[in-house]
Amino acid sequence: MSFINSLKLVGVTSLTILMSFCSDSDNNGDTVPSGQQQEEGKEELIIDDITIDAESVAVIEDWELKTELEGFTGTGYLVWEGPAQFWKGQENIGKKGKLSYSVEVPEAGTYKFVMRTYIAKRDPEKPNTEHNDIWIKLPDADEFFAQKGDSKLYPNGSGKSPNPAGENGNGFFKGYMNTNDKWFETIGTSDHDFHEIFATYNAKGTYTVEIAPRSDFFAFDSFTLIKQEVK
Ligand SMILES: [Ca+2]
Repeated sequence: MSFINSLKLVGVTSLTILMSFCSDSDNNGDTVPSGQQQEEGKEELIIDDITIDAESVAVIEDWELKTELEGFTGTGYLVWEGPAQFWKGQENIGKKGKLSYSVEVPEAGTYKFVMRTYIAKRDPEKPNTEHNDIWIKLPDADEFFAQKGDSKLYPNGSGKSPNPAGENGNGFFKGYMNTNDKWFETIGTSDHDFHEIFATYNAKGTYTVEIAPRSDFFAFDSFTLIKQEVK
């Protein structure tokens, strides 16, 4: 089973959303959109995870499209082979090599942002804390935040606080992971205080995800938005 399929199965299992239809007007016979299923009598909608391949946009600047690391999905993955983009000043965060993706969000709600990444160059001194991060911004989400338990963080430049530990700015989180020698699907922010990344959308629609390089030799295969259950 491919990773994406297994991810989807996990997503479908954990992300089943129960919806109570108040009246017929809420369920007016419109075609059920792709990615959603209704089961008779259960009034249940299942939102598939939304996965976008890194390589679905034009490869710009010092990004390289590669296929050497096994287990990638789609037609390859992107890796930044230009200069690292950290500690160059807040005003520069997220500008160099910025990739912009359009994402169809099928339903209002909160989505967890995860990313398939790989440390593509092993630093002999710090194997899992170098070549391990990337800039992430969901600029038109109604709320873009990171969360760990009750702790909620917002990127510098968003006008909201508190902000994560470590470098962040221009509305970008530094997304990082610390796993060697495999594709890893979880990404988070705030140094030594890992918070997962989320976006809330108040309406369905087409939205933007911006990804920009921070480390060099950090490989990026795809990203996924996972609908969260309403609590
Ligand atoms: Ca890919």
